[in-house]
Amino acid sequence: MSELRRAAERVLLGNWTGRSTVPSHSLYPHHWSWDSAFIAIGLRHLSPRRAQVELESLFGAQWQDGRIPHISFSPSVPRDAYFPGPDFWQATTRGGVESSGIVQPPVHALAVWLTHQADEAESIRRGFLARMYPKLVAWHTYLRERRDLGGRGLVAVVHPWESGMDNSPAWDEALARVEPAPLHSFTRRDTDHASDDDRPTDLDYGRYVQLAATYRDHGYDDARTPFTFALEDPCFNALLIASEHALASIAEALSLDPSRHVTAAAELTSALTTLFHDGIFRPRDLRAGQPRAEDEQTTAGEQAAGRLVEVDTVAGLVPLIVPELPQAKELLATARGPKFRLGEVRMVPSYDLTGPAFEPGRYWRGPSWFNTAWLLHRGLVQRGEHQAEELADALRADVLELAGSTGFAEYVEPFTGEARGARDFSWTAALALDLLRPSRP
Ligand code: 2M8
Repeated sequence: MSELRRAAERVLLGNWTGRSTVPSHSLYPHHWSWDSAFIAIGLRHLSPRRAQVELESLFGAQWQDGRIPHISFSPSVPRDAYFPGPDFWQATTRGGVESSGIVQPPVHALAVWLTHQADEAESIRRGFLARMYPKLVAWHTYLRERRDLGGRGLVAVVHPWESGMDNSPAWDEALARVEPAPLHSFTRRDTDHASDDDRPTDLDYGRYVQLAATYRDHGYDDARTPFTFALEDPCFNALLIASEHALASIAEALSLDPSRHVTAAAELTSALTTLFHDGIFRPRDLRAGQPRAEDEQTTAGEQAAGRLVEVDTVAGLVPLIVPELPQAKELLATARGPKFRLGEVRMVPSYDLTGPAFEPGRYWRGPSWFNTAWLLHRGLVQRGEHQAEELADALRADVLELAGSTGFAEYVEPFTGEARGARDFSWTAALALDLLRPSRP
């Protein structure tokens, strides 16, 4: 175990760039939003101060409207090292950072709270919570006020990249309505570093580019953009709930009134219930059954009905992390059932093992990821029941074994545990480092 700890620390030190950590020097050479939160959760065991700086520098790229962009670009990396890069997004934050214009799941308040707990004295000395709290509040306010596109009190993602699970089969039907950007209009960089068989197809990439370009061309204005793709994702919303609970703890630590966060968490939890169907949470496609954007424009201001997407992915299990979730028992049964086989296969597959789109090696279409395993582990530990604890222990052992045996792979095949994607991947090292410590809900 101490060898694994040293190896994980080496990965994090190697990927540290001075004020933040890249997910991978080859495939993802910039500062990614939810990666940064997961990285801080591990980094806090190595250097609580560095974990604080990691999160502070991410929030240095916060926009005036409160959003945290999914990528902050590093000026020292060649502009074309990653596509879409800064020239595509054309967004410079008020702090002068070039960034993307879309967001990623809000794990940040949870990461801030856990980082604070790692060394409270250092956190208080540096005024960490006091500085982060208003920024986190502005971030959540942006999401709840500007991104409630369905009018149900849930946040909608407007691009598959916003979910963090880019290539998930849950997006296939909605993506099919998007006219792809022509292939010759852009040059992919991801396939220079990873196998074509593992990454999204060119057709899907063309659609990703088109969606991002439409948002950009409308000034990233949520009220004006005709979003062809708008879905309420259970993982994104569950993480917002967990982060609202964390914000309540942060407010209390700062001797502020936590009640607005307690209320927000309760409202979101009740809205999340509307996504529960057949033992799992499913995304709601707000544009299902609507005319294509070019035929009739639908903007954020208009309320949409939408339909649940009948595709089961690990995003639908992540709500297990929500404290006192009424559906926890049924959700656990689904996780252990034939679709995800928790405890029988390696970690937790990203997509239904029995589903028609299952591919064991392709990006978010079957393989198991370390961050979702960490989230489920946390959810299981929180349950505090004997059976859930046993599953949590087995999952933790699996994460630690795979992190070491795969050289901290980005993800693994769910049946064989074979490494896929990047190696020396930061959140894999960080979350392994976190799980090496005794669990604390
Ligand atoms: C992957 O997403 C990026 C786009 O954001 C890509 O495919 O190029 C996803 O796994 C995402 O969850 C992750 O944050 C990112 C960096 O690790 O890579």
